[in-house]
Amino acid sequence: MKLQKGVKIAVIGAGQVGASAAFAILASGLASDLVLVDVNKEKAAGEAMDLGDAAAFIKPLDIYSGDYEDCQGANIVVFTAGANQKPGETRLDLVNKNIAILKESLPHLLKYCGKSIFLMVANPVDILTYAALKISGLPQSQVFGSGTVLDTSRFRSELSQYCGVEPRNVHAYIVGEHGDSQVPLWSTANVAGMGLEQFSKLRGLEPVNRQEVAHRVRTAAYEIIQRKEATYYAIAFAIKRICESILRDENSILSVSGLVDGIYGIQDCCLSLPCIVNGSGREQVLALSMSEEEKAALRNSAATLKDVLKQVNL
Ligand code: 6V0
Repeated sequence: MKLQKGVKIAVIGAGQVGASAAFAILASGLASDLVLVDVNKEKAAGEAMDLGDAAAFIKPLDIYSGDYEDCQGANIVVFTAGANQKPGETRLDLVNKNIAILKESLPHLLKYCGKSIFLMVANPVDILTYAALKISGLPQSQVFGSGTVLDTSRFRSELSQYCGVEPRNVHAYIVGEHGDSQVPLWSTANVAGMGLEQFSKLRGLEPVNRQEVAHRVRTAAYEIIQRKEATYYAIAFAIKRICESILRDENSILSVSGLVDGIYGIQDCCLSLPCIVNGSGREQVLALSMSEEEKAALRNSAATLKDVLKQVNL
């Protein structure tokens, strides 16, 4: 669990998500080197300068902007380059623009970062993760996406408010697409090992309104984008959390997105399921038990993503 020396993180895309992720990583003290790469070189340089001015207040961190060759030796490449949702747009609407950016950028990255772990964040993250995996030919443990890590945090936060316990004591996952077809896993949601119904009875609570909670979690990003045009702080912490699990070899269970092939009747598709994340990356998918309804919803989520993949020219 020791922090490695000489830990380098490359963040591709120095927009709102990339810069916020850099901020969260910098505040965490996880890395010793952080490089920001953006087609808008001035923006990347400005963000690096602004963050670098925190030098007297943080653990030593070399933060700079650069080109792809400066990413050489990165332990993790965080890929945030791409257009974000405008009010009224879904994540899947971004597919053509962001696949084009990925196809432009990835060959350069592969020249210098063939051994790095690739953490995909740009949306639609499940589609971009699949594309990155297929284009790169790298092992599935090495290329995965932030997936529903953020949605899972939103779900736990909702349930923590309902149960009146802190979010870290709520164990519950959102799986499937990081998007409209996502699936909340109610059947395994628990507090201290107690199912939600049992816990509600113990605490004298009305039964949780599942539809309302699922709706709020699914539409959270739309609500934020309508008000401030983008979401970036919480995803920045999700990125930091995933990087931490990799760099500290934590074996944490996180609902990252990656290749699913042959479980729950799903073939050759990237989506989120709880996975063991450690120094090797997304080491193992946990095929946890689900109700028949949840399995059907997960297959439906996979079918939605596969329909989009059919239109993508990789
Ligand atoms: P932004 O602020 O527009 O930043 C995008 C950045 O990418 C800009 O600075 C661009 O200049 C840069 N860029 C474009 N093309 C390239 C390229 N070829 N190489 C390098 N840089 C390039 O967008 P924002 O930061 O808000 O969002 C970035 C992506 O993250 C979008 O696709 C969002 O939809 C996605 N998000 C994903 C989330 C998740 O949970 N996975 C959450 C929030 C946003």
